[in-house]
Amino acid sequence: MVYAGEKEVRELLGVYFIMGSANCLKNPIEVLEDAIKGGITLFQFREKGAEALHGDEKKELAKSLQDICRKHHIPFIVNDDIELAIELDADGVHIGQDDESASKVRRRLGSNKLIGVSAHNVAQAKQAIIDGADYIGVGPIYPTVTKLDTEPVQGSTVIQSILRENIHIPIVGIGGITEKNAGDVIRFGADGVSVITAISHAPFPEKAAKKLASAVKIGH
Ligand code: TZP
Ligand code: MG
Repeated sequence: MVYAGEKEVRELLGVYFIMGSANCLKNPIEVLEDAIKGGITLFQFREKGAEALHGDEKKELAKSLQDICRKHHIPFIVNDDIELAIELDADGVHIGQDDESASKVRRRLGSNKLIGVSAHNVAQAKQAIIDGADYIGVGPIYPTVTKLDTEPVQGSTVIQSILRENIHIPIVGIGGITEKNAGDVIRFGADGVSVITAISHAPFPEKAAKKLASAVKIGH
């Protein structure tokens, strides 16, 4: 997938669904299909935690989820695992501050892949731009139980300090985001919301994605 530019990236971030097998209460394939029906705009495969799949099992699940994304023209992003992203010709990767640097990842992936970086302050946001990131993930905005080793909860503070400094890069909020607070995250200044639990644990992921999509639309 070749990206037209920043405006398109901002639109892709709208309802950004992230998950791996450990996050799902039912078959991840079904969860993803439902989430796409509900209107997610981007998908990240994040296979992490004690229950996570490894090796061939991980690759097979990634391929199945990527096939679904391709069928529906939803970009497929891989969390952390650059080798897997290259092997599958994924649409991009998302990396944290402790992973390989975004500039190295950019050199390995080339210019037409989407690269996202988690940024927790103004300095990390500036560095992400220097390194060639397409967007930053900022959070946790609200308390989350999905990731235990997070930075402190930020609310609107980090997004707003980035915007106050006129740092120009697409921003997606993450952490504890639900249909109820998604509109606020957009009003803080984010281009979109990324969620794990709000969709993967919903009794009806399609409905949950739909509600998130309308909250994001109203927030804009
Ligand atoms: N990074 C910061 S918070 C978080 C990650 C991966 C977890 C988000 O999960 P949830 O379930 O949407 O709060
Ligand atoms: Mg990481």
